[in-house]
Amino acid sequence: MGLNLAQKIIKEHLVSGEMKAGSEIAIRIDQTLTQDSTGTMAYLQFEAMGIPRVRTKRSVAYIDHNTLQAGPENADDHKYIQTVAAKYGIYFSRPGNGICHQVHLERFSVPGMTLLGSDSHTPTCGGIGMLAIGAGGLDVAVAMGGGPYYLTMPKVCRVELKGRLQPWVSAKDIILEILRRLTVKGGVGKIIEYTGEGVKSLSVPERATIANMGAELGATTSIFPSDEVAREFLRAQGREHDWVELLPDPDAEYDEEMVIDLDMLEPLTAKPHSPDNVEKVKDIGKIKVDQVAIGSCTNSSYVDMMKVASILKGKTVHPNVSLVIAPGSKQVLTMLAQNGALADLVAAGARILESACGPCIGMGQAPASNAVSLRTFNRNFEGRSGTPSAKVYLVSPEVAAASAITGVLTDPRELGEAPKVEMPEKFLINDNMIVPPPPEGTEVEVVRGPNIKPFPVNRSLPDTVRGKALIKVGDNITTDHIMPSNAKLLPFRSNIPYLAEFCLTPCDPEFPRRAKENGGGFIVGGFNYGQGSSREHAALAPLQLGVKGVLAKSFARIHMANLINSGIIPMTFVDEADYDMIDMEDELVLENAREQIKSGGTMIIRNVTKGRDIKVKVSLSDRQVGIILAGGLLNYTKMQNR
Ligand code: MIC
Ligand code: SF4
Repeated sequence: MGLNLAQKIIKEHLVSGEMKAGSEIAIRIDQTLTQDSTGTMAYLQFEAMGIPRVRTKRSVAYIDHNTLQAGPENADDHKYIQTVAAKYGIYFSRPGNGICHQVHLERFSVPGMTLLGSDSHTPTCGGIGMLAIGAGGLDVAVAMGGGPYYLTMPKVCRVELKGRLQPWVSAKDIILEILRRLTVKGGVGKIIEYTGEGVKSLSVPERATIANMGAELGATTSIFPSDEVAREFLRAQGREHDWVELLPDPDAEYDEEMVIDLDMLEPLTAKPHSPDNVEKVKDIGKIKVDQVAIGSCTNSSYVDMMKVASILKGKTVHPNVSLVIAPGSKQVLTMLAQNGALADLVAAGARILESACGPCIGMGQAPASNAVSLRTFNRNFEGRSGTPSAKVYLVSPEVAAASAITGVLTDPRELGEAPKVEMPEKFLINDNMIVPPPPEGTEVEVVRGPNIKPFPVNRSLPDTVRGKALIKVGDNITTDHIMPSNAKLLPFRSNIPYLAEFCLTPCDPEFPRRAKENGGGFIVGGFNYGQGSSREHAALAPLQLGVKGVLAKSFARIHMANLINSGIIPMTFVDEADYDMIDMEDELVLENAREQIKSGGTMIIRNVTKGRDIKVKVSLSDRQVGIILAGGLLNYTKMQNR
């Protein structure tokens, strides 16, 4: 039987386990990336491991999230990351150099290699045929130390792209269509592998847009073949030597299949407040727009920006619209500056932001109250923009630029002929904002600002786990709900005690107080609990508040791994109807917790208040059982090394 692309790379990197969907495997990691808002924690954990130098082929630390610097916290964290990077052999991408995923694709991606990143959009590099996976900081720290990455072998779902995109329809519309069909939980436990004639007509940055937003499907990762188009891209980046051809075997098998006819697609948008709430732009009507934001790791490539520039050239942004644009990298921004497109954007009235995440993570540019904001980004979760009442629509750069001119949501096909933008034959290469590590780091002193506080470490699992249901939430709760990250909170990513005061407050402002008053307890959730970001802060903040377990109908992949790494027990209801059998403040008890966890499968948790036993499942590998018993991955690793 032939292998698909994902299986080929996994097979090459397999350390343990069997490539059978659903069973635990461990893979060798070639490259890691971190960004600053998860990086501080990842490096603190790496330091705690006591390994003198990273053992990967390449590790890169990016600064792209916390760049607002409203107080000293962000700059302090940047200093910490820069010095820690130098000490341990990590490349350092300075603030201003660009968004981690865009820069990594341009300068470091290598087809066929594995990449583990402490950011959920790490799969962006799947656009060039890497097996690129997002994970919590602790898992990335382990990989930097040369340890393998453990994951459940996903199913591989083939998406066959047929035909060709019509004018004004773009890669963003392809992934929005897949989100419409599969929903935000449709990709959980799957790798999405793209094949078919239609792939050939997509450039690497377009493929990267699609792979990037595969994160919104909940997928483990997404991957495209490494073909002549990938080779051209690497040649234009001066890195043809990094190219290898990587295609699925002709007789490759897949667990699931889906066909997308590119010819049939039209401009789409994801309406508030979920990336899968997708509708055709033309069917929504001309709603008034207050803000348009263009950029993010999804849509900030050179070609995206050039399309926007040519739509805006000679026009003026509508008087009621604030248009902000953040080119994805210094490479993109410099090229726009050199060819005059930047002048066209500025002349039209665009407000140019630095090459960073910016408004995508609510670091500035919060929309006005009740505003409609069109964004070329990947997430429109409620409140993520920094304005709880804002209505965020996710769109392509084409829809964004057209609407910025008209002031209403606009199907760009109304503008006439679509701009023709070619991929450059050569990108402008200047890596002067990437600082390579010195050959020896022993002399480097790591600088720690006062914002860096010790992170909570759990204790080994007691025999009886007891506590109240501290909160009960519905389906699709995001990590932005669990650990909000706006401009006011993002600077405190290395200060868990402070962050914990805001844990789950978008759902219930009283949650932190209730958790502390009760000495911790349980969280009760619906389907897809913890979707979205990879931030392990969404596990560490509950841990700080004494949370011992989460009972949910189902979990998102990265969040579940982060809970386990923190020693918090993730439990799913055997009978989903039992979700209704728990009310807030009910007293719950897990007797013989250690034995129950060890024997695996079904466990009984008693609702003392209601006098009922509830059956829950813990789907843990033997290794994960060990981690929960030890009270988290750090304790577990210490015990293993004893
Ligand atoms: C996001 O898009 O939500 C983030 C901010 O990039 C996160 C990482 C973080 O919370 O720091 C992610 O996607 O993992
Ligand atoms: Fe940054 Fe937004 Fe991409 Fe997250 S999704 S890495 S915040 S640009």
